[in-house]
Amino acid sequence: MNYRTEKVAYVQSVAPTVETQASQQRTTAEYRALDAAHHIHPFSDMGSLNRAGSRVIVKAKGAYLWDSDGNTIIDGMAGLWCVNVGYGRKELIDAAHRQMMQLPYYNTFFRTSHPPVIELSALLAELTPAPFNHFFYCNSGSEGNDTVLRLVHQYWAAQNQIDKKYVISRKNGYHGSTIAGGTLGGMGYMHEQMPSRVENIVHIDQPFYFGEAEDGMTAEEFGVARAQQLEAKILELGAGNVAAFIGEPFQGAGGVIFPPSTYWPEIQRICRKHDILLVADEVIGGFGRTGEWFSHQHFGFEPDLITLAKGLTSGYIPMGAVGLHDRVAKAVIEKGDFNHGLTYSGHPVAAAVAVANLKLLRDEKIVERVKTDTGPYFHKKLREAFSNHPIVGEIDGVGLVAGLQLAQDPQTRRRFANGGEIGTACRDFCVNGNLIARATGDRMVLSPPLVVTKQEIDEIVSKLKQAVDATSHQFMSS
Ligand code: PXG
Repeated sequence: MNYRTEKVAYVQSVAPTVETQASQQRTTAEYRALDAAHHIHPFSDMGSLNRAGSRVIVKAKGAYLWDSDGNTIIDGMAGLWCVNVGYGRKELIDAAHRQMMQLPYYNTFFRTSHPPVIELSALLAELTPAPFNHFFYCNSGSEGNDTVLRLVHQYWAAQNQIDKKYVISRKNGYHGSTIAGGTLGGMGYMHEQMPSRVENIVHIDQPFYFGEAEDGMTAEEFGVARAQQLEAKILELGAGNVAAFIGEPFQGAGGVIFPPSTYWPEIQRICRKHDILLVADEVIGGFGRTGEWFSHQHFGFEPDLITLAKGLTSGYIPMGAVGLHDRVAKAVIEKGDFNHGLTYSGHPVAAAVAVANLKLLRDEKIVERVKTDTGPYFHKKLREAFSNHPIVGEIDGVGLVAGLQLAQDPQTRRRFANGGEIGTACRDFCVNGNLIARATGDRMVLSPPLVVTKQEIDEIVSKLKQAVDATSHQFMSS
């Protein structure tokens, strides 16, 4: 038997109907065998995943998922921080269907445009803060940040300041998984696996008070001190060589870390003083997560560029974008040719879904509800459950995003030596209890759909409580 026939024989042995429609029902065992045989998952150890078998999600509605064994699971993560309007909204589905019938694809290169991308751009100009009136489209947050690098470069070229090349970012920031996104991010374990990195990107420390502040320092002092690392780095490199600073207004994948209130005002002051562009990566924070439309509004600063993705389409279809402040847009437009674009920049179906999604967020006042009602309720419930918990050091976040710090001694901010292991155990307790929550190291994070009800919030918090209790029991008694 040659390799090909061997392979076909294997596939047929695990799933005799492999040639039939993808939507065909299979047993969980069949799905797992096929998944293990053919699918490489993102950010995964495939050996151990294949041995354990993946969880197969077959449908979803509102804030709930169902797996192939029929379990009902509450989604405390809105997918990957993206399903802001919840699952199953007919408005988005109909928009995709209508657009596919009308014009499933056309490009926006070569002096063409189409109604969905035109409508989306006008709507984004309405929903973003006043100085943002121009948008460039791509398919993901990573591509958005690649685009940011290109736009920043183009902006300084337009000012005849071509020496401004350095982009300063932060350790434990996350900006995606392309080579540029991964370099911008500050995840050492990602850098280690890259064949090469984008040049001229340097990192400063993150504003993580619980984890990194010296004893005796207040959060406000720490916020200023961490922001001033930016100024020190600019002076070290020479302001004439620094193009931009990029950060997530709050770190998402890094563990839902909200910087002290003093941090962003100081960062903005430093950027203005040294004539450095300020980029807010709003991929997680955008479209209502904090109760503001964009999370930089929560922190009260004004970026020059914003990266958008995830909640732009509520994850129903891939799309990313970059918003340009008027002063950046003007320079880029005046500069002339911008040699950057993707086959699917402004894809009509994605744009139509984005328009339907943004109208739902706007017309159903979903963002306002997060700010005044469900967000405060969520944090009140978290505080009730965890304020005096023996292994919870802090409850961070606002609106419908939260980070729960697991700690050996909450009072003294002493962390577990094996924090990652404890976070993973707690995450597994959540999953076994049919709650999707995420652990990043020793922080449990939650980011439910923005349409979550109070009853669903109760369910999420009570399931998380059971998981944290079980974790505490397992690790504190051993
Ligand atoms: N910026 C930020 C702030 C992000 O959180 C990206 C850029 C990249 O977006 P794309 O669409 O290229 O993935 C992200 C993505 C996690 C997790 O487990 C977080 C992300 C992606 C996947 C998993 O927390 N954030």
